[in-house]
Amino acid sequence: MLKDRPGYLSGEAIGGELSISRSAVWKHVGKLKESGYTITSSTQLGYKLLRPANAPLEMEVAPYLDARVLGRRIDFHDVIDSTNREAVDLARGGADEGVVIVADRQTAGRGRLRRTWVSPPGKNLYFSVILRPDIAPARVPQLALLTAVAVHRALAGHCPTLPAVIKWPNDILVGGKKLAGILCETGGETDRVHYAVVGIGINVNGKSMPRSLRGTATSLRLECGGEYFRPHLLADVLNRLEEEYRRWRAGEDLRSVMPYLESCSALQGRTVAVATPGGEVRGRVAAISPRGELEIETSDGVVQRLSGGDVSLRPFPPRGHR
Ligand code: BT5
Repeated sequence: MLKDRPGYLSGEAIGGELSISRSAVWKHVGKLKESGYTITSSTQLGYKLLRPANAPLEMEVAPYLDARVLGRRIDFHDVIDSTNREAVDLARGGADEGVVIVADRQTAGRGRLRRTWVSPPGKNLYFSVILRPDIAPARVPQLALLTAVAVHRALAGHCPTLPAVIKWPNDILVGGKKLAGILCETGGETDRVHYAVVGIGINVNGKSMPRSLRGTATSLRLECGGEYFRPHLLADVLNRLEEEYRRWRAGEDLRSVMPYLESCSALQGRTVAVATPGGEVRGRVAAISPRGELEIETSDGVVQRLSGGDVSLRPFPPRGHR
């Protein structure tokens, strides 16, 4: 009601409309203020909204949402251990595709391989989307890249000059520093995926990085200046992800995003070392395959296809490529 009204609205008028007392209105306004809304009040005139909360609350995200399925339910938590943990629990319990769990702060944000995602309050986006793709488990690794394309497109919409690149298999980097990370967790049987949870962390409005990440991480604000409205950015990631996800599900591989992926891949032609469960692979990145694998040409000319791993860039080409 306050949003629809440029001026003041009396506690009596609000109470009348909602059939609640003036003191109940006062309590609700108090809660809105706690959530970050700037509301001024005057005994004579009532309440006036000066600024909405820059927090990813469902009612702030909804006006920007074009997606029909993703985000049809958005559970906001002030603080949670991990949005991925919560989304996985809900998915196991039968939650529908499109449910989104978002938090202002995480106390145990997850990265891959039991690493942590640093998740301070008040400035960033941490959210997880429940998907129920009817796909073979072999396609699961493609989801992180597909999501990276959606996140990259959304970021480009908010800061067109951002020189962001996608680093296989799950990072968005700017100037070699990490701006966003993606973590997919799935459950199912050998031949069928029951659910996939796509977790996304984006550093949005931080003016500086936590000490542990200085030099290795960055934020949208640091790269582009200004403060970004988190609900709008979250909605746009969901809008783009729904588009990409629909096309991907109708196809057999990542073909629908290959041109985009190739145009902003951080690794094309680079010399890398990739830590995989089977050991380290060194060589030159020849391509990302439509199946989402990183194709590495090793010094003996053999092409290895990797479906996951940690990539570090090497300054010099390996022997045989000089
Ligand atoms: C990732 O892992 O990049 C996946 C991150 C996914 C986080 C989201 S937040 C919402 C959802 N809920 C969760 O619990 N998780 C997901 P990985 O590639 O393993 O990278 C982890 C590494 O990135 C850490 O070891 C740090 O070096 C670095 N890092 C941690 N926090 C960071 C941050 N806020 N910004 C940039 N880098 C960070």
